[in-house]
Amino acid sequence: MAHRWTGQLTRQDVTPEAAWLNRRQIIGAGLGGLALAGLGQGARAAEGGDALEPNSWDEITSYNNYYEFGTGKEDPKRNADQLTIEPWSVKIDGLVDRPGDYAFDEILSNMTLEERIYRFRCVEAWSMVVPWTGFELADLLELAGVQSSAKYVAFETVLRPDEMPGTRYNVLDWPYVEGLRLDEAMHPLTIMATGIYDRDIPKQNGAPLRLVVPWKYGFKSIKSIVRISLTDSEPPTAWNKANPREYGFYSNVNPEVDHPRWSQATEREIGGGLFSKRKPTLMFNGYGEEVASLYAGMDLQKNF
Ligand SMILES: Nc1nc2c(c(=O)[nH]1)N[C@H]1C(S)=C(S)[C@@H](COP(=O)(O)O)O[C@H]1N2
Ligand SMILES: [Mo]
Repeated sequence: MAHRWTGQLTRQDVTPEAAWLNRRQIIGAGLGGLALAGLGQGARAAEGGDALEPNSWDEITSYNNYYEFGTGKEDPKRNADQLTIEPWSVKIDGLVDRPGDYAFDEILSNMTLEERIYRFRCVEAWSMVVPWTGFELADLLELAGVQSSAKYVAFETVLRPDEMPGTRYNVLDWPYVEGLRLDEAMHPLTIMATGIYDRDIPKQNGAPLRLVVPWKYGFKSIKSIVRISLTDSEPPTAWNKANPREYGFYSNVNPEVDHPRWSQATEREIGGGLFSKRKPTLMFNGYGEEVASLYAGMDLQKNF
């Protein structure tokens, strides 16, 4: 399966990802199937389609949505420097056996990090491919011990108005909150990302740890998480609170359910160039084989 790594380097050879791809090519050639195992299901999900070519480090880290640092796409890169990420801990509470404040380093020492190359599709109809480093959320939840009465997982972003200029405006009801059904949270494709291209995840991308749910619109992938709560009822989510008609709890990528103000049938690839054609959006962002069963029998027009 080394072919995934031997694609032409069509982007600038001087950017960090070139070196990264070269290293992966070597590993891929040497270890064969093992290298694929390390990639996890996300990469395998891409099989049958095009091999995933990641966006460049610059694209991934300078075109961002992180409204706590401003609503412009370049605001997060400019402003997120101010965020203090050491020390960092995550409070895990609610319906768990071992509630408490888990220090970031303690979490890392208990988790297995791996690379996951995932498509990333924003509800605004642009997309990227990101080589995340992270661990499965299921492993973290198991560390805390999920109780049998838990049905949902709620997430919360840090809120520090002194460090986050965007939170001085009521664009959203801060802190940013998100949520998943427990089976979505436990799915092996769902990860907590701590890195991109094998480097620590930059602050504008949600340092030191953020959620990544590749089959859902990007806003579900909440950044700079300080609290995870196991609950028995559906938790409120930031964009749903702001506009429930436009943003549902599920927010699965679905080319057949349009946003009230625009089509979701196609997407614009970041870095695709000025004259690139929009490409068709895939059901569940291309991860249907893995996740469609989670929604069997559900009306996805209603549960958007
Ligand atoms: N706390 C927080 N998390 C957030 C956001 C945000 O504004 N605040 N934006 C979301 C949206 S709309 C998207 S598309 C992704 C963008 O992630 P990226 O900047 O790493 O591409 O983060 C999501 N997570
Ligand atoms: Mo988004």
